Amino acid sequence: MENTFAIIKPDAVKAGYSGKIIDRIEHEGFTILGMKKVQLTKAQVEHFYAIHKARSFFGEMVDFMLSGPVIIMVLQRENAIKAWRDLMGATDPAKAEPNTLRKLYGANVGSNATHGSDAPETAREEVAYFFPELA
Ligand code: IDP
Ligand code: MG
Repeated sequence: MENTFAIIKPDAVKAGYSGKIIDRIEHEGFTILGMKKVQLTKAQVEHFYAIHKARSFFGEMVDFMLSGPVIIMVLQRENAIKAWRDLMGATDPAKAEPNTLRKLYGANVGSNATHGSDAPETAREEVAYFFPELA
């Protein structure tokens, strides 16, 4: 069993897609170990996306992540990190496979509905930062 960190981003929460996304998570065999609906702070978002600080869209991305509440989760499954990234689909919804969450619920590369950890180390860090009780 493996754990990963997931976010339902402000666009999807605002549009009322949280329930559909959570339904899909359970249907695809993940166990939700932790889940909170929170308004992130600027400090949290800047820390979380620090790796992207040099990218031209960093400020825009931070503003987007602060634009409303998000749902943060720890998901458990066999191969959870890859399974969750496969379920989300490509970063750009236009390039995502049919029936993936970003294809179904994302609007564009900035507003792409969900986040998922990309590797075991980032999954551990992200879980520890947002859910220290589950780390
Ligand atoms: P990922 O979320 O699929 O892991 P990353 O390359 O790690 O993709 O980028 C982090 C987030 O930054 C993306 O989910 C997306 O919301 C945002 N992003 C990536 N590229 C762009 C861009 O060109 N313009 C605006 N936002 C972007
Ligand atoms: Mg990433």
